[in-house]
Amino acid sequence: MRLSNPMEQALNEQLYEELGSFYIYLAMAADFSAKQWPGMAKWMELQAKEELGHAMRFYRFILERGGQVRLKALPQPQESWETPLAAFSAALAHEQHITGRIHALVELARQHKDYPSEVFLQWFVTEQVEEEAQLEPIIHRLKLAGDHPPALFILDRELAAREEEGEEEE
Ligand code: OFO
Repeated sequence: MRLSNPMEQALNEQLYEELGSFYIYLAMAADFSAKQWPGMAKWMELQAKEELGHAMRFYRFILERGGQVRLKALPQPQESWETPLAAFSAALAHEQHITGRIHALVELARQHKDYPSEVFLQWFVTEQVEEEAQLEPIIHRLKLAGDHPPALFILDRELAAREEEGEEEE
């Protein structure tokens, strides 16, 4: 079943969003690195890498369904965040935005009776729950740490322990 035009367009839009997520988190990683927070920088680098994995899932799915991949220019991301809390809070707000987009895509797939797309999108519905859930405790702890450097150093060291996930868990 070839992709319908509206579905093809919406999936391309999401491919663009996922590449945009990659870009935002890479910018956060670079900012953390410049500000000597190596653990947070590593965490965000891995996050960026996961986003590239998300983008590639959309890329491959569009092609598999006989659609055309259309790449657009990405907006330049913000370069600097006032505090780690500001960056992680922006990341959560971004993920909430992405969750809304994924849900709208599922709705569109249903409207078009595009069951393969609906099944494909289920992975992202679950992934978005995880994406938001992993950010919330970090934000909570950053709020508790406030401007207290020792607490921030401990948190930075803990975030350095994030492991790269396998292809299936991206
Ligand atoms: Fe962060 O989950 Fe994709 O965009």
